[in-house]
Order: sequence, then structure tokens, then C-alpha cells
Amino acid sequence: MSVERVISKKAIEIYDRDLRPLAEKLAFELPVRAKEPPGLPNVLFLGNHSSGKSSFINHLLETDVQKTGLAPTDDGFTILCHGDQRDTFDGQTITSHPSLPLKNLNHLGPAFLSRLKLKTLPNPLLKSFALVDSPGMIDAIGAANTREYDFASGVRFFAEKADLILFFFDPDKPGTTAETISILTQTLAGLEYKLLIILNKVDLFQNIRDFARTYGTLSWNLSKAIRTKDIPHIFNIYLPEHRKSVSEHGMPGIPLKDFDISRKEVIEEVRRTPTRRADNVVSDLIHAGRRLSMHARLCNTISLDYRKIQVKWMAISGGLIASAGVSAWGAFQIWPGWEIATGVGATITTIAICTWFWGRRLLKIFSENLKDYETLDQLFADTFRNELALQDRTDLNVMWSGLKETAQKTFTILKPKDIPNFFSMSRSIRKLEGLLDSDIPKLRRAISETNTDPKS
Ligand SMILES: Nc1nc2c(ncn2[C@@H]2O[C@H](COP(=O)(O)OP(=O)(O)OP(=O)(O)O)[C@@H](O)[C@H]2O)c(=O)[nH]1
Ligand SMILES: [Mg+2]
Repeated sequence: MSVERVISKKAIEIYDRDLRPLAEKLAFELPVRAKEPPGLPNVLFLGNHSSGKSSFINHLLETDVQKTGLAPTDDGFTILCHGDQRDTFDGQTITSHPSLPLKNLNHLGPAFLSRLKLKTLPNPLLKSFALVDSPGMIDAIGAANTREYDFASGVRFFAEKADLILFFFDPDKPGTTAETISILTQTLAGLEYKLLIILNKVDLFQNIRDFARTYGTLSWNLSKAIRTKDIPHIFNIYLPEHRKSVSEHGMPGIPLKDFDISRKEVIEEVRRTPTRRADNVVSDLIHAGRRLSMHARLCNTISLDYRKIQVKWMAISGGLIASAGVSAWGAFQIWPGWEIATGVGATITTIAICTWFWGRRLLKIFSENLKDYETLDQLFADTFRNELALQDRTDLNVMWSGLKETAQKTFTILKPKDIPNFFSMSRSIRKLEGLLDSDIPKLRRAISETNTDPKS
């Protein structure tokens, strides 16, 4: 078994042994992945139409397997994988094939399947990973008119399975199509760590000023669309076989030598896809672990606040009951006879019962308020008061905005009284944080050591 597979297996073990039981106790929905995906590692190509996705695939495989052209060329997804001979299969055939993990695609409907293809070709690169080409993104009005299937669901399906996602832009449309923005902000949310951003066709820039302007626009658009602490690295590339000649250009353009290096780096990343799979399993684990830890700490605050209310009102009503007895006895001493003593005792007991009901009502209101985003925001601020006071923790805020909806759903099922007690929760949180600080980073280091080991 390869080192990568051993690491993936260890990561999955931690997931099942340590994360899953705590998540179940706290009704927390763990992300679906964080298990070794079936099938070959694969690379998904996304991006604006005509940005060069299919041309890049042809360049990588050194053959013209995909059609290319300036008008929107691909209208469906194409999976490219290894086969002894060149062949093309249609969507219906591949989704019903027992050895391909594509059965779930059926739910995207016949319009999607009729545009889905699988191509096989005898290329050695495809022995270690598959490629998925996609239709280019267009502006919303055009998209609504021409696509007869749910494009975003198709993208999400392949993106969840992908080990690497190459997102293409070109100088014409540096991030501005409506569809691109919605795919980046919504469909790919939580999968950003798989993304490589590519600005293709840099040979079209006539001077460095044009390049800087477009690069700046792309960065600005990405910073609004990708909700992570750091924007993914942008690789600026061109494909030599498509380079515009000086006569077409009119001007010599910008020096391209550095961009050749960038292209080679991207190709190297694509070749590293099998290793990235292990890396992604570990990333999924870290992602799930951090979210679970945040959720567990929030549950802890909720449980503490809930128990504070419970103890306070139980103590008040308990105290009143006790004082009812004492007061009745006192009244009896002052005004011998049962009437006054019983009256005093009964009045205070009634107040105690009312107080007890009042306490219960407050607990109910407390539980009800957990469905409210404002209350949850306040609980988040209370739980992470120290961390947020010390420095700007964009990472925590970003994670919280992605988690809030899940948390709200959770608290419709999980009642504060069912949250394990403070000691058990603190123990689980300490253990989880230990895993996140030490055991899981060790797995990550092991992966990078395999990458740098010249024998590997
Ligand atoms: N100048 C230049 N043209 C390129 C480059 N890469 C691709 N092209 C051209 O861009 C056009 C579109 O390329 P495709 O590969 O079909 O683009 P795509 O992203 O697959 O397009 P859709 O399938 O429609 O989404 C083709 O005419 C290519 O010749 C490049 O690096 N430089
Ligand atoms: Mg294409």
C-alpha cells in the first residue's frame, strides 16, 4: 500500500473514532466527505467559456482530444480517463456502469445525462488520474436560456469528488460573469482548498500595464467571491500552441518566459493529484475537526448558560419552599392556631411554585431563542471572547458564518438539557484540540515528506 493510502486510512480512522461519536452526541452534521472517495483521483476544469479549459487538457495530454473554439464549445461535462483505445461513451451508459462511481448523477435528469460523455484514450498520464472538462460559465441571462439542466448541482457533484479544481479565467472576463461569481461563492463553498486559480492567455496582453490592471481586477473579484482568509494563488499562464503571433497582435506583447514556468508549475500540480488526494482527506479532516470544535465549544457555553438559569431558579424556589415551612412555624409561635400559619405557609408555597414555573418558562425561552441568529451570534461572541479580543480573527469569523446555519438547525433537534455536562464536554474539546494541534498536523507533515523524498 502506498504511503498516501496509509495516511488517508489513518485520517479516516481518526474521523471515525474521535470525530463521529462527538458529532453524533451533539447532533452535528459532519461534512459528507472526509472518507476516501471511490474511483481514481481526478481533476476538475471549471471557468469562463473560451478561457482555455479544453485547450489546456489537449496540451496536457499532448493530443487534440477535446474540441476548442472561441464560441462556447462544450455544453456538457466530459470525463477523460485511461483506456486501451480511444472511445466515447454516453451519459446513460456510464451512469449505469457498476464499476464507475457515477450512479448519483442520475438525479440530475436526462438533459444533464444527454450532455455527459466519457472518453477513454491510451494516455499514460490518465493511468493515475482522470480529468473532467466542463461547459464554460456565461452570464446569467444566457445561462438561464440555454442550459436545460442544473449546472450548479453538476459542478457540486464533480467538485466534491475532485482532488484538484483548476478554475480558468482569461483577460476578456477576469471574474465578472454572474455564473462564475455564484459558482465561486455558493457552489464551491467549503471546497476552496482544492482550488487553483488560473489566468490564461497572458500572451494577449500588449503591455505590463494591461496585465497589471487585469490581474488586479481578478484579485479584487476573487476577494469578494472566495470567503477564505487568503485568496488562492493565481497562476498566470498561456498555451504556446495557441499563442497569438506578433503579426496578429500588432505589438510584441509582454515577455512570456516567466509564464512558461507558471504553466509547468500548474502541470506539476496536476501530476501531483494522487498525492493531493491524501492531502485533501487530511484537509477534510482538519476542516471537519475545526468546525466540530467550534460547535462543541458553543454547545458548552449553551449548556453552562442553561444550567445557570436552572440552578438559579431551582435555588430560589427551593429556598422559598424551605422558608414557607419556617414562616408557618414562626406564624404559629406568634399567633397560635392553624389558620394564620397555614395561610402564611400556603402563600409562600404558591409563590415558590410560581417561581418554579417562571424558571421553567425562562428555560423554554432560552431554548427557543437558539433558533435565532442574533442569539447565536451573541453566544459565539461570548464563547470566543478571548480569542476575538486578542487579535483580528478573520478565520474564526469566516468559519462561524459558514457554521451558523448548521448550528441553528442543530438546536432545533438538540435541547440544551441533552448536552453532556461541563466536565465531559471539556474533556472531549481538549481531546479534539489535541488532535487538531498535534496528531493531524503529523499526518500532513508525513505527506509533505513523501513529496520531497527523491525516492518517492
Ligand atoms: N491566445 C491564446 N489563445 C488561447 C490560449 N488558450 C486557448 N486559447 C484559445 O481560446 C479559445 C477557447 O479555448 P477552449 O479551450 O475551447 O476554451 P474552453 O474554456 O474549453 O471553452 P468552452 O468549452 O466554451 O467553455 C480557442 O480558440 C483557443 O485557441 C492561450 O493561451 N492564448
Ligand atoms: Mg471547452
